[in-house]
Amino acid sequence: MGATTLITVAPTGAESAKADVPALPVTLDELVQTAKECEAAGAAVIHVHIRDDDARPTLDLARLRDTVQALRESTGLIVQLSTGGAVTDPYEDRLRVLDAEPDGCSLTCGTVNFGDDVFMNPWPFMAELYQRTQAQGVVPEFELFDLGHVAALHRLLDKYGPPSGGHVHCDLVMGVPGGMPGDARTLVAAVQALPEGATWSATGVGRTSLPVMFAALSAGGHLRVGMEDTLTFAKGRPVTANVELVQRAAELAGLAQRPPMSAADARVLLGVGK
Ligand code: KMH
Ligand code: ZN
Repeated sequence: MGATTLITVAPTGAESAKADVPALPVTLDELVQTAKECEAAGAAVIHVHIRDDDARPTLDLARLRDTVQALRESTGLIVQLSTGGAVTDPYEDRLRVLDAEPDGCSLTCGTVNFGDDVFMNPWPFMAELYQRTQAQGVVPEFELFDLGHVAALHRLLDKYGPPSGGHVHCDLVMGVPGGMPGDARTLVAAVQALPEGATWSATGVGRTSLPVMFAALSAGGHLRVGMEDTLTFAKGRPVTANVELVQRAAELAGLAQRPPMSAADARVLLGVGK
């Protein structure tokens, strides 16, 4: 079989309000429906943020458990819970996310300015979260918002050893105001600095979505797309559903001769269930 592209969908995030973005999936039913559509369109992983009954971001454990279970029952997607949450979420709540027993979780490798806010990931928190992923058998995806985060990832691996699943997979989150820019030369610089043998995806926030997608495909990387990162499909044309972004990513991956990877193959690559 030829090379394939792992597509992750990040459908909701913690930053956009349902009132401003009616197409954002915020209820469990909306999330499950979105997940099914995106799986059919070529996604293999779903990066999950959930909302409460008022559509506000929450890390409520019971709700997270229900979400993991519902996504498992309805799809074959790898369920990756966000441990980033919203910028206001306390560290303890973010650590407790692992108790919902997802397949995987995000693990951001350092603090970063985040628009007008600060997304806090100091070393002691990162180190604690990483050791808990190892103890609880949750496969981490290392979120890299800045080049310095790559150095912190090396430090984490040197100090605590390999991740659960045995494989290092990273996601370059580019174009956040305050993080690394979403352009090809920065992407190449980050990729060159990754640990030997690591795989990676990239996502470009906002208007950097397409340039980062083209750069990632050119450089042999995988893709993350979704309304967490991008609300505009093209200039003046809002995204109407997450599946549009997955379909476009799948088409571009096909054109690049690396069609979407199945969820089963993604499990093998990432070491999920190992
Ligand atoms: N919502 C951002 C503050 C993650 O999911 O791990 C953090 C974020 C990263 O989305
Ligand atoms: Zn996220």
